[in-house]
Amino acid sequence: MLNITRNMAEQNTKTALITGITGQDGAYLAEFLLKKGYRVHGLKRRSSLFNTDRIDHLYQDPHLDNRNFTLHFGDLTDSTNLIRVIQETQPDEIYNLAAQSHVKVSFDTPEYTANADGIGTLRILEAVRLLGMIEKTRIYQASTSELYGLVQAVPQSETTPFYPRSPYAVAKMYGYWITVNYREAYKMYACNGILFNHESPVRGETFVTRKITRAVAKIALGLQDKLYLGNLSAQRDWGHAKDYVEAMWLILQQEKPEDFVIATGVTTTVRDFVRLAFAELGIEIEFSGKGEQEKGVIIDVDEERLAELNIDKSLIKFGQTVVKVDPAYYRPTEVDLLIGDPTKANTKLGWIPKYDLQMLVTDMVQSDLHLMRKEEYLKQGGFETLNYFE
Ligand code: NDP
Ligand code: GDR
Repeated sequence: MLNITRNMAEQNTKTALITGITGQDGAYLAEFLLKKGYRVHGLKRRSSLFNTDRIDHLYQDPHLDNRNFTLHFGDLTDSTNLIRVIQETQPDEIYNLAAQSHVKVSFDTPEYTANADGIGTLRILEAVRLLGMIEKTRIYQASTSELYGLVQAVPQSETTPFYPRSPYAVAKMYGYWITVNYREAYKMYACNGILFNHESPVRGETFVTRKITRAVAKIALGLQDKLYLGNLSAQRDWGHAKDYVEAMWLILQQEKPEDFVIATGVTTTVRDFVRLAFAELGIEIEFSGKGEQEKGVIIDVDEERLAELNIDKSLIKFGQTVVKVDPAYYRPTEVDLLIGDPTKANTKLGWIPKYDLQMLVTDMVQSDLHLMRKEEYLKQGGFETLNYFE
């Protein structure tokens, strides 16, 4: 449990409301703001299973009278709920991170995605306006490099034209412009952070980096044979979520509200991310073939590295195909290349990321190795998940 004392809270009595607090960024941001002495309120959805794994370590007993971390049920599709929560919590800063954030899934749920990601942003802005809180409340909108979509120019900066390529990106485009419009029309302190992909050990399991790091750990421990992926040639500018939540906060601490690109300026293919993830565990793989026939095969191992990590070398087989392509993961329209230009953030915010790609890969692979080890021990001990339905 994070040790946040009342004294810290009193040093800085700012209040923040985070929508999407149960997500990757929400969790890192909550931790970051609590450490800064903020009172943090978070919006969480009602769910039939617990959905607070990422923030359970921040939980405070509701019976404490001096607690500074509080969760509220809510949903970005429910205006009256948002108005009530904003009125009750009186935030100095709102971080609107909630979204149906999966690009591929947005092709299956386009209307819901538009509602939550597009109109949801409007609901937050309108709530602040209707409640007469324009002077008090600053708003951060989680915009995205997906806005750039079909490549117009690289590296992408605050002035690069948008060309969204998915229902998700189109919904976020509405969120972007309605934020700019409310800033201009009502003089709101409302800003877009145009964040490029950022990952971490708590990244959702169906985003490509985490899917890869989990699979690599499982393959090394003999718990999985193969990893099926879609487009291996897509290029992304990947950073660490820990660095990126700091940028969100910095964006709201400036004198004037402005929009910022947050990125590392380095791009990598999905294929190279896979190579790096295996290499972290001392396994070298080589890709051959083209398109749907492309595959990744183990061609070498670093026995010292395996020994150092206590990985049983007999489970790693030369010539074993560990990566295959499954076109089911292709998207109807793809974003081929993202590489951000963070110059404005570097100079105006003084924001410089601490993690590079190798550090990110190490953090994620080592964390998943640890997690999968737990799974392995449970399996060996006969404690596999019970089947309640037999
Ligand atoms: P996650 O998918 O990890 O988290 C999304 C959060 O939004 C979860 O807390 C989720 O709740 C919540 N949520 C989803 N739909 C609703 C809804 N209708 N009402 C209320 N809450 C909802 O995303 P990230 O943390 O990675 O991203 C945070 C934000 O930043 C998102 O808006 C995303 O689109 C954007 N973004 C992310 C980037 C990245 O690389 N991570 C890059 C650029 C932008 P639950 O836990 O219940 O599902
Ligand atoms: P992205 O992230 O779409 O960039 O959106 P994701 O990790 O899903 O995909 C990145 C690239 O990898 C390719 N890919 C695969 N992707 C997934 N998920 N699963 C696969 O098996 C797979 N194989 C290849 C994809 O085609 C794509 O090119 C993320 C989200 O966090 C958004 O919310 C955010 O706005 C953007 O990053 C910036």
